[in-house]
Amino acid sequence: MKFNYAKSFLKSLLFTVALASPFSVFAHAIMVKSQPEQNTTITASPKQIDVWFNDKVGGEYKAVAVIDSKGNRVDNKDVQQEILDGSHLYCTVPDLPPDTYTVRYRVVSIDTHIVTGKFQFTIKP
Ligand SMILES: [Cu+2]
Repeated sequence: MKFNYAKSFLKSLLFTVALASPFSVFAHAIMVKSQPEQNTTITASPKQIDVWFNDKVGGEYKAVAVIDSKGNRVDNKDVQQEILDGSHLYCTVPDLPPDTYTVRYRVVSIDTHIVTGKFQFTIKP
């Protein structure tokens, strides 16, 4: 009796895991592309910073910040999500002087996980 109960519990647990896993795997947001690209050196200031994820991300709690080498935030604090492509976030920047910049982002995945990350690019005259 006890054994049967444990066995059926295990069975239903495995079934639940099997059902849930594909969703957790595929809906977890991962950055797949950016403009400027990660670790590149460019010769002029971009007008905006674009970040693309592997899947649509939540419209709330999204953040993209651009930080200069002294730790100052330099973007225009105007993060937007593209209406027709929910995997694409962008913010505008003023004319940036030569420096190495860090872009930090935070989004909420479809699976409700909060994803944060960063990458750098350099502007050289
Ligand atoms: Cu996730």
